Amino acid sequence: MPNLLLNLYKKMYLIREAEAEICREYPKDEMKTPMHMSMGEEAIAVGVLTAIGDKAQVWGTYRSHAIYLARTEDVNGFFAELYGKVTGPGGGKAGSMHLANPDKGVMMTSAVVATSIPLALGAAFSSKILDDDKINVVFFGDGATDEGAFWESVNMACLWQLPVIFVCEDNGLAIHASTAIRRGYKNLTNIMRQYRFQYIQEYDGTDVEKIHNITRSSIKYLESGPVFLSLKYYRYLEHVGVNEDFNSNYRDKNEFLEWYKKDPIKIQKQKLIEAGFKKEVEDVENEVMAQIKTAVDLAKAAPYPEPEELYKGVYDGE
Ligand SMILES: Cc1ncc(C[n+]2csc(CCOP(=O)(O)OP(=O)(O)O)c2C)c(N)n1
Repeated sequence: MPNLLLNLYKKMYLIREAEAEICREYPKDEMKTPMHMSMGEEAIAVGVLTAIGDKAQVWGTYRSHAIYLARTEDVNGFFAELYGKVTGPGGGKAGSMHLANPDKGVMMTSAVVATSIPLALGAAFSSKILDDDKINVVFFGDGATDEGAFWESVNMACLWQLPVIFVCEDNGLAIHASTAIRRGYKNLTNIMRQYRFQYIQEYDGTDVEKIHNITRSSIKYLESGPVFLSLKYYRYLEHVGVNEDFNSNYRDKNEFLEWYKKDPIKIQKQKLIEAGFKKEVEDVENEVMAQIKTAVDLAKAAPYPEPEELYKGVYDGE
């Protein structure tokens, strides 16, 4: 068990510190990609994806950093892609919003809200027919539930009883608009209960172990059909960019301070230290910081793609 708890901590620490490095480096304007930061949601990606393990095929959104690092731990590829270099998993053409690495289980991420959900369904349909052992899991924000593609996907997944895990990363906001002003209903999970999901969980918290356990319990239900997890978190930074935005008049810093009391990384570190793993925590933190430094150095030294790469890997209609 301590190995699992330490592993959960290590991945969350990696995501948080990789993003802290982005915050320091981004103002130099060497990373020419819009950044949608994951700070605050680390426990969701790490808890869900560690529970599923190597079988996970991940589908996500432009807020991709946490799911990419949690699934692949490919720090070198991650930074190379953000710096637009050929050594990135997208050859430097994908950037932050379209990070993907199908060989390592991240199938696609997209800037277009809700578009990855029907694709995850298609993959789950294929897994069902082929009877392979892949587990398709799709991450989306609460804003995606304002899209028809979400409702059609829920409908079809339940009608065809497809083995897919829906994970709503619910931060209560679509850009600056709160769910309260966007929706005619109050609670998404209550609506989902009207569909034929095999397992539904709503969890208002940031405890990575709990999210891990919820996900582990859900996996056996996939034999009979889809699973829906609604996991709430607080987005620490602005919608797009690397800064705080508490002076933008759509939210209050006190809300952040309340959530920060149960910051996923802080509480997991506390638990490990109380359990007597102070030295192991320090070793993990040093290892992660060294990994990030190497990755940034390698990314900066790597070449940009050649201009003709622009025309490769692009749908040309033929
Ligand atoms: C189809 C589509 N409509 C609108 C947008 C503009 N847009 C970009 S992000 C966003 C908010 C999405 O919020 P949510 O799904 O909750 O994700 P979060 O940013 O909170 O992670 C919107 C409406 C878009 N990218 N795609």
